[in-house]
Amino acid sequence: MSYVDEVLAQVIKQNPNEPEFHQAVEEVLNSLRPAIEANEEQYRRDALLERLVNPERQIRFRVPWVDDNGQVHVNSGYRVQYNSAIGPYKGGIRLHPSVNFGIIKFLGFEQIFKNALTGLPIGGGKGGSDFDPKGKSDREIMAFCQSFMSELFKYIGADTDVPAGDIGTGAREIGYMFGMYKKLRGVFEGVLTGKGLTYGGSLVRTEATGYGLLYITQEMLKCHGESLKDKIVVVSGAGNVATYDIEKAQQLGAKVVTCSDSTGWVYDPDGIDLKALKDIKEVKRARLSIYKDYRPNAEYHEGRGVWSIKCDIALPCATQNELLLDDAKQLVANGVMAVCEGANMPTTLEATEYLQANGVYFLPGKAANAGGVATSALEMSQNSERLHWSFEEVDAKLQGIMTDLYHNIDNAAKKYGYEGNYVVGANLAGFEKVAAAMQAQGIV
Ligand code: NDP
Ligand code: 2IT
Repeated sequence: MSYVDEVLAQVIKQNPNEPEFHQAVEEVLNSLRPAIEANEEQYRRDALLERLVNPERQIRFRVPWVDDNGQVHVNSGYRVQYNSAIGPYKGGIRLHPSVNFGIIKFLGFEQIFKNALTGLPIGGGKGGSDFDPKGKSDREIMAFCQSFMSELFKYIGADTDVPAGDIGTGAREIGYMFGMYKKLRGVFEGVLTGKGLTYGGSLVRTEATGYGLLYITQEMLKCHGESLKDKIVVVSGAGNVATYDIEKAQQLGAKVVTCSDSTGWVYDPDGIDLKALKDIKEVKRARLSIYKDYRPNAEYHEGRGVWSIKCDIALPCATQNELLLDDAKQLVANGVMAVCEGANMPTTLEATEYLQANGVYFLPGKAANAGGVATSALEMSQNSERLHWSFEEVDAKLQGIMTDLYHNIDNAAKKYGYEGNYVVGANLAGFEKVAAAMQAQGIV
């Protein structure tokens, strides 16, 4: 059996009932075959892949909190400190009822390669809880965040592990967590990113994932003689990533006609009204069903369905495995040109293969959504030098990072004979950097 197949089999055996983790490892290791096969003997002797797929450390802890009626609830908190070969662990905190070790490990594993691709010195990690923020009062959110941090603070720090936002964790939650960390440690340091602008946050971090997604999409299209101008774009999700990718897509001349949340989706043939979307999601924290109150011409549908709308470009920005094989078939039948992942692993393996086999430009999440964590790393830099950069300065750096990232993965794909396959390119380029750092640091 080849070394890659051996390690894949081990991962499945040693991590039962974690399908998302298996899926992420399978995609990456399959892409790495050309690089592994070229050095198989040495990598096998050094157990490089076993060290890559096993987190350096994983922590699970109890998170008790009191609701507004005095009832105590107990959730699980997780942090997976996956790989620190190129820098402190870095990655978001997801608050969603579906969170378990398998989800956090898939996200942490992806994060290793994504963070390497940014070109910045950050290792891979991820955390979260099965706490459901929906419908909770502000005080309940604060109670949860404080309890969560009262345990997590022991394991993180500006030079060891720097969490940030993800699904269910935005500026409000980061603020409560930062306050508790500071109180417990007595240190004001850049231990979290995505902080508010009045206490160490970076300009552009809120917009960064969505903006970055459009910057890299734009660069890819440009290299294929295309542009975003007048393109019809469908987006899933209505959270942080979706909102700011809609904003940037519109600024670049595209027309975005859909967005969605976990209850339903909106089709607005005149183009999504961003002001309405921000009011619904950022101010009212409400469901998308009320979008029609703002835009009577729009359609609202329960359930899922954004991929049924004819488009040039599809941007999945909600969650994992939300774009399935049938969706890919429908997108191809409707003539889609590009699919670029704002979310982490939103496209299933078979849907990805179908899109690629049908000539669709496909940018995987670990490349396409890297603008968020890249700007987090810029926030860390600003915190370290105790300075604050202008919006234009951070935005220009983000654009540069996403443009370089595209060429880096494009070149890696070409180098190994997979021209145009950005999945293989991203995995190989990320792996090369992390593997070199791991090999240089010995068996640790
Ligand atoms: P938010 O919590 O701000 O928004 C998530 C959106 O996706 C919401 O509209 C939510 O709907 C929807 N959603 C979440 N889970 C499901 C589900 N199981 N089924 C259907 N819809 C769902 O999160 P973000 O925008 O920050 O994150 C979106 C994706 O982008 C995630 O995959 C995340 O890991 C990834 N990402 C985020 C980055 C960041 O900087 N924030 C950086 C890179 C990647 P509802 O509100 O109804 O739950
Ligand atoms: O998936 C991701 O890259 C994030 N949620 C952002 C992580 C970060 O540290 O900014």
